[in-house]
Amino acid sequence: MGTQDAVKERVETKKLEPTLYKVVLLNDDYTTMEFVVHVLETIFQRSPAEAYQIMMHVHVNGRGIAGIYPWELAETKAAKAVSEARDSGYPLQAITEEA
Ligand code: TYC
Repeated sequence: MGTQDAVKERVETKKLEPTLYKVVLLNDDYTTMEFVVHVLETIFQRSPAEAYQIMMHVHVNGRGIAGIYPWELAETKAAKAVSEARDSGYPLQAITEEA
């Protein structure tokens, strides 16, 4: 066995973790509670109980986390929520922030 054969293959095991982003819903006085619950259930895959809890948290505290995702998914979901709100005539705001 030559010296070449004794050289072990070096396998890179370090994982590249994607930076995660929070989708934050902001409170307002005009979007209905029902619509926010609907958005949380359909776009953020929350259970009815979770959706109601998150909506109430936003209503009381001014803002709350709808979900945490890799950048592109966070942006897509935030844009979907805002677009559906505008289509329904609501001023709901959804922003993304680095988690
Ligand atoms: N504050 C709204 C109301 O009383 C409900 C609401 C909750 C609006 C969460 C936006 O992100 C929001 N109808």
